[in-house]
Amino acid sequence: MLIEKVMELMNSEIKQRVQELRQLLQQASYAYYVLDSPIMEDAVYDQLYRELQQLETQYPELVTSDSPTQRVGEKPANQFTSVRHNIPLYSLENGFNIDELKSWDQRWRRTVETLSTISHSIDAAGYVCELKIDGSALALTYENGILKRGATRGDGVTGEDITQNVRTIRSIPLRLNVEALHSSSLPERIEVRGEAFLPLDVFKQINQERQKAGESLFANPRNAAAGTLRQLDSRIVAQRRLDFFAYTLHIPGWDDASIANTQWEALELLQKLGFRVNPNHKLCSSLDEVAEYYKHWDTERLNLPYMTDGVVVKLNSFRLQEQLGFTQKFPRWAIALKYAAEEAPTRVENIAVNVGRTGALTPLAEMRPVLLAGTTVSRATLHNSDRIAQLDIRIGDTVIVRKAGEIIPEVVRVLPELRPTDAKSFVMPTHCPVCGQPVVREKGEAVTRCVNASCPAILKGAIEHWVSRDALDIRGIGEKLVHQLVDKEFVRSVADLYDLTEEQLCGLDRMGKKLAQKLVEAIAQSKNQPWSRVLYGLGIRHVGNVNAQLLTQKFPTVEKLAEASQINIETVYGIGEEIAQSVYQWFRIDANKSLISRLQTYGLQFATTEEGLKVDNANRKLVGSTFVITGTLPTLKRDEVKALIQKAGGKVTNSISKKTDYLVVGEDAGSKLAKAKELGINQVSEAQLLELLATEL
Ligand code: 1X8
Repeated sequence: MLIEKVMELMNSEIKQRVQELRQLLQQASYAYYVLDSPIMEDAVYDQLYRELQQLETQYPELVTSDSPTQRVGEKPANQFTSVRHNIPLYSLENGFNIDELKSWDQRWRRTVETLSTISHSIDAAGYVCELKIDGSALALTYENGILKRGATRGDGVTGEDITQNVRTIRSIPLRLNVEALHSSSLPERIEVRGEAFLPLDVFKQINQERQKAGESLFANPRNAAAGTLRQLDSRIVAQRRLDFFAYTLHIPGWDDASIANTQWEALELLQKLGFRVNPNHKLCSSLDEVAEYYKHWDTERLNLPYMTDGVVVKLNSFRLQEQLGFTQKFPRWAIALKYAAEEAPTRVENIAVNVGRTGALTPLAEMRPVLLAGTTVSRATLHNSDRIAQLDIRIGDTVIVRKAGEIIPEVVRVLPELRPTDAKSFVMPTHCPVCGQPVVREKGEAVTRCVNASCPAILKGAIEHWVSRDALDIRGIGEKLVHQLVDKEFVRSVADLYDLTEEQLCGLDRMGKKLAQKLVEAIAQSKNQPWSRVLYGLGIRHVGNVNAQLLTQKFPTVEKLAEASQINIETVYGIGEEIAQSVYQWFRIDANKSLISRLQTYGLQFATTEEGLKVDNANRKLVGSTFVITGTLPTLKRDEVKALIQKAGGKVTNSISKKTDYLVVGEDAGSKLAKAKELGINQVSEAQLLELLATEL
């Protein structure tokens, strides 16, 4: 009897603690991800999180779907199911200038006049202007305050259920902060709409990693966000740091007693409920003010850390919105005013073929130089032969090129009416333009590859990769030197680097005795680099530096990794089937096995050492990035920021150069900021830097 009583008491205490922990963690997340003003140190958050995790492991019956521990699913989905939206997602009517804004305004006013039912003053509530985020629209359903479903837009009527992935987005609450509502209560079911997007720096980082891992690049942040949301493995989605801005709150049965009567109030309410709302919205009382907003953001938007492609203008009053209703396609009460894309016409002078480190043949359009978004563009990737066929692009064609986000320009379309009669079609070569061996294109693959392991192009790429900053970080070996080493046949594999002598090097172009000595020393030094860098340096397809760190944590020696089954490799958090297969296959090839043996005899690290473990397990996510700090930061002193960056493996220098990756900007930033803008260097705020440091790899 007594024992049962004690147990009961304990259980209720535990239950209470679990609830308390969830509330604390939820508040901290909200302050961090939505308000951008943390209320708790990371270490404290982590500690509370772990306490909750432990209690939930011990008492699984206490786990609920809205617990902060339940953001990332355990198992990948097999496929997504189609779902019918509770309320269709309309698209918006587009306008491209102030005249089109005016004509929209006249149209809805005329419609109102024909509706005799509207008696109140139609101008009282004004217009709400918001930025149009270039991401992927999501529809979120909450029941009794709990996130039940997240779906893609699809065709507007049916979308795909991607709830598992939506749950990983930190700025989407799993449970609404209903306490914020005070007296009124929330209807049983509400629907929230908004845009999921990838911040530009995250997009750039993903593409860099994909490039290093020999994967195809995302064309722009929108495609990257959409692609990420359709990932079947939510553990991968969780690593991609998607973000979300909420902009629509649907409350069924809206009437005068509703908790929001205008779009402005709805945005305020969304924020209170726990959503991130884009802060740059404005209530305008006249069309002139709207036009001003549109003009202002045309240039200002380029300073934002995410992509926007226009502004959305909505009538503020819900009553007016309801009375105006929808046409076949659009709401009559809103318009998207778009900005012209950064596009320009130019002529294709040649289509060249580049052979990369993975042997992939990439066609490149060489074009007459053209000014685009502030830079001169003369080359654009054409990706592969499928893309060329799709564009029907020929040498001599006039094409439209576009800069999407901040990456390589792309050819959007061909202007066939301007095609000269002697325009030449392009055919993918049947032999590698570098080594002359036949190329292959596997069934179902878009990429044509040279598969000759000793092709100089592949070898050069492999060596450039081996010496690169995130790999073995051998300073002083650039592209030109690699070409000489390969062409002179001093180096036939990365292992040969360790046999190079000063005498050999001295014979090369622009190479003095001192420099040769320094290089040999730098090569020898690289033998101390940790196993994770060595693994990354090997250039196995799909193994970027993040994956290499994940793999070496689970497999502390090369022998363990080489012996692992594909299934075993797949059990590593964040490693999917494609990556696992690629790693498994790589270790089945004899030439690769002998490369490893040879590198081992030279003393390279193929095991995680005590020291290496410390380094790898610490928060080393800034390895390979160089920072400059400028201006006064809101909370941290410069030395503190410097120490934080260095602790995470980053470098801090005093002046901006092309090698700078990020400028940490505070108040009263001066010439460094101007220089950074000129060089197109990423700017981050203190908050963004801390966010970067806080997120899990
Ligand atoms: C699409 C978008 C809207 C907003 C922002 N970004 C978008 N991509 C907004 O209202 N702030 S509204 C919208 C739509 O209704 N199709």
